[in-house]
Amino acid sequence: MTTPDEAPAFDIVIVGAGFGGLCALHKCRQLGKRAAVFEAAPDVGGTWYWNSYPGARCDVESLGYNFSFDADLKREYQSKWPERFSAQPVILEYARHVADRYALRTDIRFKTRVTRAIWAEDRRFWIVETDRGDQITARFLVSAVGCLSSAQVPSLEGIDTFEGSWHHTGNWPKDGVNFETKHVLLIGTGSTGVQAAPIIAESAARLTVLQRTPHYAAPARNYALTRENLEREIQRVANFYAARYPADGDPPISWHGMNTVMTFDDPPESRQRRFEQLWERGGAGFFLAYKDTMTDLKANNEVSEFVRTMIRFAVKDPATAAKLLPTYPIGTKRMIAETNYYEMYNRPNVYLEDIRSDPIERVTAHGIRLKSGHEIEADILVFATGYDALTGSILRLNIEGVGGLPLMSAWEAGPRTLLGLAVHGFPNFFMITGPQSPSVLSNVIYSIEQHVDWLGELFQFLDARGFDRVEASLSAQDHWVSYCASLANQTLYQHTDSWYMGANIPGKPRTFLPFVGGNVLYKRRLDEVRDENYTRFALSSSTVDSSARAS
Ligand code: NA7
Repeated sequence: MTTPDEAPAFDIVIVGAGFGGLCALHKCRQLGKRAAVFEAAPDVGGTWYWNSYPGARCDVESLGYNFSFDADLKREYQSKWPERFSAQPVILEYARHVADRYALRTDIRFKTRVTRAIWAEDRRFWIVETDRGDQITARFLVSAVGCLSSAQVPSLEGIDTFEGSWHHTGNWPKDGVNFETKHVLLIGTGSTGVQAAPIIAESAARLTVLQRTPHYAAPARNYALTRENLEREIQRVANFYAARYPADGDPPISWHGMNTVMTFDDPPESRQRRFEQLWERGGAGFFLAYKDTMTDLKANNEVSEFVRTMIRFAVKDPATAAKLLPTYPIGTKRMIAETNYYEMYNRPNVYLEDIRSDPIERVTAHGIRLKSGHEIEADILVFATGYDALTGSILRLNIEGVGGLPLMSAWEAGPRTLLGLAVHGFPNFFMITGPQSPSVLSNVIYSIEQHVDWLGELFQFLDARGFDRVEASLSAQDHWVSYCASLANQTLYQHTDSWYMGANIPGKPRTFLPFVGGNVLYKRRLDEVRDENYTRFALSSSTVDSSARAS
């Protein structure tokens, strides 16, 4: 513990050793900063450490889902990705490689959870507490806790009486779960449930999927990256990102999906061909078929209807197919990339229960009872019920800002940030891929690097001017919050109860959480703030005020 007259022990405390934390730590090292990372898990990887459930796989292509900060790393790793979309163990291995290659582990405290962080205004530093009883001081606090890391298990009556085992996919046992000869109940049909179900169905005696909302899933069309196709694939993915992140010209808006054509300007036969081509190409980007897909309900329904047709086609039993047809506007909940999900329902050992019309009443000793009285026996319950997305893990840090204000109170009506990076009233605190930044609507590794680079430039600026306190101004924050909302209001996202809207967590304020405009537009905003010498922040030094330093 630091006594009042001492300087903080560290320049920066980083919370989390997933990709965000690793990247931030590497940058701190480059800048000569003393940084300490705290990580609850016994290893690096973050989300890719915890989510080791069967079938866990990334829906961003491997060749694009990796760091670009070191050209050698990128090049050397290119031939190591076995598949178009990487499975969880492969991505975890990459995170471990990064940690070892840059010798990052020496600054990471594993199995240590940050439990509280208090801003000491008089000392201009953070006091960070952990579940191991540490109290560490640092000038800056950086949250790299990830967007989807606070697992949510629904509170179901009777769960304590269940005599089998139950697991949330986001906290999967490291020695695996044996489904052989077992009756399994899987709750949740988002990306995770849709990935896990077909794999579980292969070994379980019986799998019953409990579905509250049918979701849209397009075929992933995963394939091996081989010596024969690798060069072509590298070029294809490079072209994709070059178009998506152009250095100049009009920034592509993410919900346009780089399309310029409006749905009904394209004749019906041509539309059908386009949907078929996108379906063949595979991947979760399927739904971004036209410029107006995410802004016009009628246009959106053209894509939705195409998927419903494909579901009817894939599932043999018409009653089961009917239960699987989604009705909300496609894309307004996270689009899913699937492999064998719909076909799985043609297996004799797989059943689908619609728990929207007949909800779960309670867990019993031997399974689940629905409101109708229907009981489903199970040996294993699998909760693929999602996360308290974007804000849950940050709020769990119990951060107290100026005057002891809890972040929880500052965000009572939903998150309020400047750039998704900083919060008024919480000086020297920054979030990697925080709410109101592109985060989950982007390639998150790209977004991490965008944030880490921006923070690196900020730290250099502060050092050069001698500032040791930086706080988002209230007016700039208010402006950013309105700007994010005004962009989101142009889209259909608002109309669906999704985790993008915070609607999956009882009591969570309903507000659209990510920045919807895409990374290029977002980068412009980041650059503006930098180029204005960070005047949207209040900057000061312990000895000299900002007006004297700003020139
Ligand atoms: P998601 O996408 O939040 O999906 C969770 C699923 O669990 C979804 O089908 C929910 O139904 C269902 N759910 C949640 N709570 C309940 C309760 N109480 N009862 C029944 N069903 C429930 O989480 P995932 O883990 O699949 O994916 C998260 C992201 O991780 C994913 O988008 C990728 O980016 C990676 P609902 O739709 O709310 O009716």
